[in-house]
Amino acid sequence: MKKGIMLAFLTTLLAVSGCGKTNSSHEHQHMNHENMEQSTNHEGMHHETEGTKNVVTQIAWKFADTSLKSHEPTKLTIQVSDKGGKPIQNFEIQHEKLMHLIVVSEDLSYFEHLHPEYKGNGSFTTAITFPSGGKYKLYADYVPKGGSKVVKNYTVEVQGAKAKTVALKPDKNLTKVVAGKEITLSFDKLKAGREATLTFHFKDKKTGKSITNLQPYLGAVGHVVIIREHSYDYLHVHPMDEQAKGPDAVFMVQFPKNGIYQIWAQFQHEGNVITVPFTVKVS
Ligand SMILES: [Cu+2]
Repeated sequence: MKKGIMLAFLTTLLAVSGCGKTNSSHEHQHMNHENMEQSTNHEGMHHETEGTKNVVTQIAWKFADTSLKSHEPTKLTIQVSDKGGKPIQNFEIQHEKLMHLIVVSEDLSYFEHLHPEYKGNGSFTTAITFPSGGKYKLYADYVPKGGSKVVKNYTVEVQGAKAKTVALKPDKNLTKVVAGKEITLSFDKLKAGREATLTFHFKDKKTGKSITNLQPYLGAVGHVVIIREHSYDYLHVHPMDEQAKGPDAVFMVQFPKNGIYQIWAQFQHEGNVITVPFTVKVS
């Protein structure tokens, strides 16, 4: 494990010195930022993350409503500050946005991917509506200017009728049908601490023909978010070949531990964004 962290750290240094502002390339290295984040900063919320060039940020989560109720939109403000509490002014664009916000329910059955609007002075806002009562995990994903990628998480409790909790079970059938498309996920053995290749293959459900005109979504063929059951480790991985159009979209990932992971893969086809969920077991 130690070795893994060191390796990730080294790769991070290389990635930062190598690609600077252009976040659209060097996907592989970005994934390693992620792993470093996971290895050193599980809880996110009150921990500070060492970035390069000492860009250390902290984050405050504020809801407009003191009590959150399901089905009622509320406004979330995310304030990003430096170690001393001074607002961070500038952020790098990563995948076309300054901040990505992922919202999941405690049982990982619900997933939403939002892009809070930057209001200046380190402050981001978004409207957010929770579909049912219960706990939710929020992940803010951003890059302070001159620093490296940061992921902070936060847990909220929402009032209202709870949805039935579904226990996660690894998928036996790795083919899903979403919006008339058949998406098949394939991989070799998934082992903790080992790099794995996730390949998503696209077919038209009706005709059985390969789909070769996937559109860029946030500047790449697709985006994959992966969260581990119970511990809520967060992995945001990106494609090996961003320009791919199908029928295959290939992603590299390193699962930090064994256990059950929920995957949400997002793609765009014919103007619509689709989210394809998979549950996998890593041994
Ligand atoms: Cu995003």
